[in-house]
Amino acid sequence: MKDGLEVTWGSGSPNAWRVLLAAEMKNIPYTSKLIEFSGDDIKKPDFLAINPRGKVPVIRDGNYSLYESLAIMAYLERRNPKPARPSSFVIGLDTPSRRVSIKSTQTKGAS
Ligand SMILES: N[C@@H](CCC(=O)N[C@@H](CS)C(=O)NCC(=O)O)C(=O)O
Repeated sequence: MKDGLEVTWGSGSPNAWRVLLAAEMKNIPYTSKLIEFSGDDIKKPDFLAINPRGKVPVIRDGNYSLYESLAIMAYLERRNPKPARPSSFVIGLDTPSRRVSIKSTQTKGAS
């Protein structure tokens, strides 16, 4: 199991940029893992075990993993409340109609 935050992203992915920007703005150190959409990285069983939808962004934080960019942003906000995110950064994230429920997937055999 790796310590610290790892962000898996793909070039040209605005959903992944959202997560990378949030980590940067909140000064959260992370390991960047760039995958190639042209390869089969996101269709491999170990990736699908983390995100069955086979999409980025995905994070790992120790043995915890999470997908869906808004859920990841909510997680990062709770993990590192300071500095607080700008209120305009994730408009509506905290409103009841957009409330994000965080479901975790346990990473099996993560190294
Ligand atoms: N609702 C998801 C959307 C994730 C998504 O669509 N990711 C795209 C890149 S922006 C992706 O991984 N596409 C690769 C594919 O579908 O093969 C989120 O916000 O994280």
